Amino acid sequence: LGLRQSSSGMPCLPRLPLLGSLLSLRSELPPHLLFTRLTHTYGKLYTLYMGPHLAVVVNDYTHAREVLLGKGREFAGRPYMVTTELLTRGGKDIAFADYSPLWKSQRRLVHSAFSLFGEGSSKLQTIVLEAADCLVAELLSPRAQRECLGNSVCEGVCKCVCLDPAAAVLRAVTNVVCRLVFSGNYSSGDPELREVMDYNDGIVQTIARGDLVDIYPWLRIFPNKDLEKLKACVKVRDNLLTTKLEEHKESLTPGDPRDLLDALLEGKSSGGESGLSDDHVLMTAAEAFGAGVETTSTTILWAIAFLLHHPEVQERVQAELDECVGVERAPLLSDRTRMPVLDSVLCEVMRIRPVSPLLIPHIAMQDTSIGGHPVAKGTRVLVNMWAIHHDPQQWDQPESFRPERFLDSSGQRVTPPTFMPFGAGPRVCVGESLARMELFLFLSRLLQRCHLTVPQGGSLPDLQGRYGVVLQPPRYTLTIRSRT
Ligand code: HEM
Ligand code: PLO
Repeated sequence: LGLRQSSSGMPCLPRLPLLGSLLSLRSELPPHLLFTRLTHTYGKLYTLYMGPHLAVVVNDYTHAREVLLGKGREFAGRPYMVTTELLTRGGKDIAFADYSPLWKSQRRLVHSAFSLFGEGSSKLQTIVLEAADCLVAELLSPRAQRECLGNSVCEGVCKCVCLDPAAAVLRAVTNVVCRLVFSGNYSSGDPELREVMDYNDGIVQTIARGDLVDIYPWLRIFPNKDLEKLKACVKVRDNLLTTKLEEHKESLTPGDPRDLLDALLEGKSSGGESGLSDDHVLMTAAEAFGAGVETTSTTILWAIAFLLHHPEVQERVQAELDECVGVERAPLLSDRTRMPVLDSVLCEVMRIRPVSPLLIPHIAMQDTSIGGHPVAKGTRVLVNMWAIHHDPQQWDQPESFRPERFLDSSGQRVTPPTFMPFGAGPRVCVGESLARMELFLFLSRLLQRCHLTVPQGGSLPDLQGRYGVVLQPPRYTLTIRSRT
C-alpha cells in the first residue's frame, strides 16, 4: 500500500530523528483507542518509535498469543522507565522488574502466599464479606441518608440514598488489601487510611503514563511537577510500610504467617529465595497493595456503571442470587460455580473495559520474531488488549454490553480464548485468582442487599474511561435502595 516499513518488514508510522513517531501519535484519543484506530491504516501489527525506542504494537489475538504464550519467555522483559524506577527502587518489585531469576522466585513466593488466603482457606472470604457488609452499611447509613443528594427532591421521605460510590468502594477495597498485606484494619475516617488512599491516588496519576520523561530519561533533570508529586507520594508510602515491616519483623512467629508481609519475610530468610533484600520485601508488598486496590475498585465501579445502564441484567443477577443464596445468609465462594450469570457479568465488564488496556509494556529479551517478522532484542511490545477485546471478527457487536456471550446454550459459563483481561504466560497477573474471588464476593453481597438505579432526573454514567496506568470510569452518582 506504499506504507513505510521498518527493517522488520512490518508497516511503520512516520518517524523523525529524535522525536520518533511522536508527531503521528498526537491525538485527542487515549493511546489504546488511537492504536486501535491506526489498525485501519497500518493493519493489526505495526511498529512505531517512542522517541528513540522501537515498539511493535500487537492488536490481534493470534500475535498476542505468540508474544504472551508461545514465545512468552522471549518477550518477558520490561523496559526501563524513570517513573517506575522511582516507584520500585530500581525494579525490586514484580510488575515493572525486568526478567531475572530473582524476579521469578519473587513471583513464586507471592503466588504461594496468596494461596494461603485464597482457595482452600476461608480467610479471604471472611475478610471480603466483612468489608462488603461495612460498605453496604455505610452506603445505607443514616448519615448517608441525611447527606443524600436527592433530599431536595424527596425531602428524605424515601429511604433510598443518592451518592457517588467511589470513595466508599475504594475504602472497602483498601481495607481488604490492608488486612491481606499487613493485617491492618481501619474504620472509616481513620487518618492512616486516608493517607494510604491519597498516596495511591497520587501514584496512579503520575506513574507509567507514557509521559515524556519515561521516553527521554534525561528530561528528569528539569523541574517536573508530576515527578515531584510521585516522589512525595512514594515517600509517604515508604514511611508507612517501613513501620509495618519493622513491626512484623519483631512479632513474626516462624511457620505461622499472618499476612503477605510475614510470608515474604519468611521466604526471604528461609534461604530458598536467597537474594531477596528488605527492599524487595517492601516493594513487593507495596505493589501487591497498590495493584490490589486500584484494579479491584476500578472493576467494581465499572460493573456498577454498566448495571445502571442495563437494569435488566441487574435483575437477572438478583434473581440468580435469590435462587442460589436467598436472603438468610451471605453468598460464599462455594456458590460461585452455581452462579454463572454473575460470573458472566464480571467477565463482560472486564472484556468491555479492561483495567489495563495495553497491559504493561513487554520487551524482547533476545532477537526473535512476531508473525515471522524479525524483532530485535530490546524492542518494546505493546499488546493492545482493548483492540483484542473489541475485535469485530472475534466478538459479535463488541461495543454492546452482553454478558450472555460468556454463557453457552445451557447457561453454563464459557471462556473464549480471546478474553485475556489478566494477560497470559510468564507475565500473567499474579493476583488473578485473588481478584476473581474478591470481585465475586463484593458484587454478590452488594447486589444481594442493594438495588442500584440512576437517580431520578439524573443521567447515566459516562462509559468513556479515563486512561492512566489503569482505565478508570469517570465519577457518577446512583440511587441505592435496600432489598431487605
Ligand atoms: C500484572 C490485570 C488484580 C498483581 C497484571 C497485568 C494485567 C493485570 C493485565 C499485566 C500483564 C502483562 O503485562 O502481560 C489485572 C486485573 C485485575 C488485577 C484485570 C483485577 C480485576 C491484581 C491483584 C493483584 C495484582 C488483586 C495483587 C494483589 C499483579 C502483579 C502483576 C500484575 C504483581 C505483575 C506481574 C508480572 O509482571 O510478572 N495484572 N490485575 N493484580 N498484577 Fe494484576
Ligand atoms: C497503583 C498505585 C500504587 O500506589 C502503586 C501501584 C503498584 C502496582 C500497579 C498499580 C499501581 C496499578 C495497576 C498495575 C499494578 C501492577 C499490575 C497492575 C499496573 C501503579 C496492572 C493492571 O497491570
